Amino acid sequence: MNTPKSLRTHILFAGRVNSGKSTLVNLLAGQSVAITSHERGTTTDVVEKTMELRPAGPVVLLDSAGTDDDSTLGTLRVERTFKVMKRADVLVIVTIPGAWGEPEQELLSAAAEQKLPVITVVNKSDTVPEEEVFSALPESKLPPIAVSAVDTSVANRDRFVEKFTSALLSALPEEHFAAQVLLQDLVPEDGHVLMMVPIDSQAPKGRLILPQVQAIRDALDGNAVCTVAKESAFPEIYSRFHRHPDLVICDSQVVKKMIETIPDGIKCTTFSILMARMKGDLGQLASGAAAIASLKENDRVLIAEACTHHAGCEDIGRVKIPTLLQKKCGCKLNFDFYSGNDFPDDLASYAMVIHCGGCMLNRKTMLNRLHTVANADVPVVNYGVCLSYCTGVLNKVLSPFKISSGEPKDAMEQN
Ligand SMILES: Nc1nc2c(ncn2[C@@H]2O[C@H](COP(=O)(O)OP(=O)(O)OP(=O)(O)O)[C@@H](O)[C@H]2O)c(=O)[nH]1
Ligand code: SF4
Ligand SMILES: [Mg+2]
Repeated sequence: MNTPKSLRTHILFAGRVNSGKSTLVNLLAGQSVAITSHERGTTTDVVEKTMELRPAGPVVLLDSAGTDDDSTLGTLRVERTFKVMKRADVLVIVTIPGAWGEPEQELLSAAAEQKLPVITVVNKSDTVPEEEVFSALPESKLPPIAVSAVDTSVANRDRFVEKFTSALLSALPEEHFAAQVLLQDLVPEDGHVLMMVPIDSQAPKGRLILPQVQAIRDALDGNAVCTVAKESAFPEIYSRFHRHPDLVICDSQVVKKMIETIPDGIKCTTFSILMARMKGDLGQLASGAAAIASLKENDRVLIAEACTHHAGCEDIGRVKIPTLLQKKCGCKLNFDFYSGNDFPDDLASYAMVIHCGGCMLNRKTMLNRLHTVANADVPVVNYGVCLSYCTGVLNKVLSPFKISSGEPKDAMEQN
C-alpha cells in the first residue's frame, strides 16, 4: 500500500505570482504536475503531488497561488495559501533575485507564528550574474538555495534535489522523523493484539478502513501477532484463546460489546482513541469530555469532519453523535457541521467542538486545529472520545494510556 497522505511530510511552495513556484514543483517532481505560464496568477488553487524524496521519505508537494495578488479573486487565493500553511510541515519561500520584500516578509512572519520551518529558494538564477543571485535577502537559519527551475536537464534537477533534500532534513525538527507509533508501545514483542471489526453495511466494500489497516501494520512492525475478528463472532473467538491477548481494539461503535466480552484488567481501547493519540493530543481530547456534562439547552456545538462526503463518518457525525449527545445531556443542542480541509477560525460562539478521527489528516494539521480550539478556550473531543463518553466507557478505553477523563466512575452502569 502507498504511504497514506496523512503520514507524508507536507511541503508548501509559496511566493509572489510568477516567481516560478509551479516550475519549481515540476522540476522537483521530475514531471509536469502543475501548469506554468508567464501569465500572472496561473495557479489558482492548491495543486498536490506525492513523491518519495529520499532520504527524507514520502512527501506531498503543495503548489499554491501567488501571495501578492491584489485583485478580489487573488485575495481569496492568498487567504487560501495562508490557510494551507496550517497543514504544512515546512514552507518553501520561492523568490527571485533582488525581489525580496513585503510579500516574502509576510510569509516569513506567518511561518514564525506557526513555528513552521522555512527554506528559501531563489529561482530564476539564470536571469542575473551569479554574484547578484542572493542580493537583498534577509539573514536566515538555513542558507538559501539558488536554482533555475526552467533548466530541466538531469544534471540541474539532481543538483537541486540534493540541495533541497538536505535543506529539508536540516529544517524539520528531529521529532518529525520519529516513527509515528500507533500501538507498538502497548504490546510486548511477540505479543498478541486482538481486533474486533464490524463488517456491516457501513463498512467499505472489499477493504478495511485506514485506521484498521494501520493498526494491523503497526502490530506486525512491532513483531506482535494479530487476530482480526468480526463483531458477530467476537465472543466465540475470544473464548477459544488459552491466554488473554495483550491488547484488544475495536471500533468505537461496538465498544460496549468488547468490554462485556473481555475480563477486567485486559488492556482495551478503540481504533479512534489510538488514532487520536498518534495524531494529536489525547489528553486534551479526554479532558474535553468533561464538558459534555455541562452542555446546556441550545448550546452551539461544532461538528468538524476532515473529509467531505465520507459516508461512514457523515452518518456518525450528523446522526449518531447528535442523537447520543442530546440524550446524554437531556437537552436540545444546536449543531453546525463543517467538513473539508479548512477549519473555521472563529470558534468563540461554540460550547464544544467535536472533531472526526482525523485519519486522513497529518499530525501537524490535527495539532494546529486542536491548538486553534484551545486558544478559543473551547473544549474539544473527537468522535471516538465522544461516543465512548456517551456510552460510559471512556475511562475504560483510556486505561492503557494512564489518562483519565471527567467521566464518573460508575458511568457504564448508568447507560
Ligand atoms: N528565466 C527563467 N524563467 C523561469 C524560471 N522559472 C520559471 N520561469 C518562468 O516564469 C514564468 C512563471 O512561472 P510559473 O512556474 O508559472 O510561476 P508561478 O510562481 O507558479 O506563477 P503563478 O502560478 O501565476 O503564481 C513562466 O513563464 C516560467 O517559464 C527560471 O528559473 N528562469
Ligand atoms: S479524516 Fe475524518 S472524515 Fe475523513 S475518513 Fe478519517 S475520520 Fe472520516
Ligand atoms: Mg503557479
